[in-house]
Amino acid sequence: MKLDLIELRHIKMKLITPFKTSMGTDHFVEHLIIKITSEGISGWGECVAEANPFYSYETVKTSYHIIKDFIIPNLIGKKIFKVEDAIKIWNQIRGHRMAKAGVEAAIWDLIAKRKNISLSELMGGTRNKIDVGVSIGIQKSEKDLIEKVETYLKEGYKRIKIKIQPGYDIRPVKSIRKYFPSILLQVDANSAYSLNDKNKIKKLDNFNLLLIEQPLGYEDIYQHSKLQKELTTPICLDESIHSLDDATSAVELDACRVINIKPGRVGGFNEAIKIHNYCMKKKIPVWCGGMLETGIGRAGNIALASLKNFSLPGDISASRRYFEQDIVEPEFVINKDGTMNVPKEKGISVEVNERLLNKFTLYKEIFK
Ligand code: OSB
Ligand code: MG
Repeated sequence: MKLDLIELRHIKMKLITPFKTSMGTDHFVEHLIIKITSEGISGWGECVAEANPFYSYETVKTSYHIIKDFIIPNLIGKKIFKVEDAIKIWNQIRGHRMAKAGVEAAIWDLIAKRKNISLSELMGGTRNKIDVGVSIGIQKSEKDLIEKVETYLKEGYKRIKIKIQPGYDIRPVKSIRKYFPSILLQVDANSAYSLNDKNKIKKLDNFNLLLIEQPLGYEDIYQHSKLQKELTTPICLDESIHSLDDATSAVELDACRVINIKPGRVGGFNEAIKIHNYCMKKKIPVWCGGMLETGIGRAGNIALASLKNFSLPGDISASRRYFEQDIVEPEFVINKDGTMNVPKEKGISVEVNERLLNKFTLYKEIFK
């Protein structure tokens, strides 16, 4: 397949409700959308770098720069037969994993469409349905929190994750447990604590949580390994895991007993699958994290989560949990039993509504 045309655009979509975490409050999602066309077929990818460098050092603008100036010039006009052919083209670039992952995703979609198979099948997925959960931001009051949890449980979500930070941790967990003693519940601190907060974090052991996500430093593995030894609740690493090498270090040091895999954070589906396979061998459960993706990124996450060792519910929610209207058709919906169907059409299996996509586009360039 000769890569004839690449379209790179910066989009901005309003969230239905603001998303507050220990890193700040998001009212909008700004991501890049990459469309690669080859011999009349188009593949789509989403780059999940955000407007600000608060979750990751990458931003929409750094990833635009890396994709435009260092990936596209070497990709355009090239012949690609498998994903590895494309990866070789940008392998020399250090870091900037979200930028690479966005482009890699478009290549995966293109190859799956060319082979007439679904993304899930191309990745080696084994599930027809995946269990899904929802990530709830920091709320103004206990009442708001309990109402949110109740609404999502009624919609079917299998597990609830709440964001925590110092001063908003034990109390919200305790109140959820008062009303919902047995639901699957987990917390995510986005690196808001340090080892000095050990005693506070240990109190979370009393609430039968599935896991505690990324309590300490965003690049740390060693201190998490010290903390894990004092906790009965599994630590799950998110921010600290950028590669299979990181995952190996974390598992060997017992810094975590669960891993959140986000394809963007680890540089693409290829690396995500390697981490998945390694964790399966080590009996470390994994789940698919989310970056408030549009339907394009969401489709890829669902395909990834159809692999065997994605055994915990992911942060993969219905389109309506995020946006008034998604840019794909059909939108992603959740079944009453808290599952989502893994679509089996070609590639990402959904159509991109380009009229709507144009409406959300702030800036766009075409390369050929
Ligand atoms: O830490 O998992 C996180 C969103 C943006 C950045 C980081 C995180 C998140 C989420 C949202 O928790 C998960 C979702 O997409 O529903
Ligand atoms: Mg997280």
